[in-house]
Amino acid sequence: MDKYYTELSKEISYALRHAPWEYELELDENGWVSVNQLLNALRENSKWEKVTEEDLRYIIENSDKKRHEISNGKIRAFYGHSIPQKIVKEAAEPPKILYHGTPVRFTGSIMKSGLLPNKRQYVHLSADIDTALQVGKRRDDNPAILVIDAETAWKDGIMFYLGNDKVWLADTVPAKYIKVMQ
Ligand code: HQG
Repeated sequence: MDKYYTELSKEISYALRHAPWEYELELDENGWVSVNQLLNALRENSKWEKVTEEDLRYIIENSDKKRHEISNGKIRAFYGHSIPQKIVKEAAEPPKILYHGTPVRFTGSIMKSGLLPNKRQYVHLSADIDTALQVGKRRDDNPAILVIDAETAWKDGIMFYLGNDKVWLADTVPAKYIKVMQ
């Protein structure tokens, strides 16, 4: 994807995950906003004055990750939110094992306190090791991969939620369900 689309994708994520009020947008409880309202807000910036719904669709189809979706004239981010209003995600039974890629320097604290969402609304988990590696490499060239016993956690009542096909969400994950992959 060229620079124009990468920058547009980042701005859309910023608007839909972190600061909708800067664009005079109000997300509904599941994080949706009208595509036209988003486009109108973006077009106020000369950089995006020609942006169209086709551009949004191009980003969704060509991004390395499935970050956004469009349906019925609305658009939302699948995950990543940090706004005060908690986005309601659909609870679902997770795969038996999930993964989490993180800098090695965080593992001591995680094995003590569990996985916490920190600035975001949910903890982000990966459906496979490759995805977890990709997440961890954002902050550590040789990240730790944590293995989550999601099956036992779910049986014990820990809630999991759908992000996209590679990303699962949880409120927190206690340390007893986590092992560092050797
Ligand atoms: C760590 C990107 C110390 C956690 C990615 C992570 C993902 C703890 C960091 C998505 C901790 C939070 C989210 C504890 C958790 N002690 N550190 N107890 N509990 N942490 O960015 O999961 O490209 O908020 O391990 O690919 O890294 O933006 O979460 O390292 O899918 O679409 O606290 O964002 O997607 O970092 O990444 P983040 P994340 P996009």
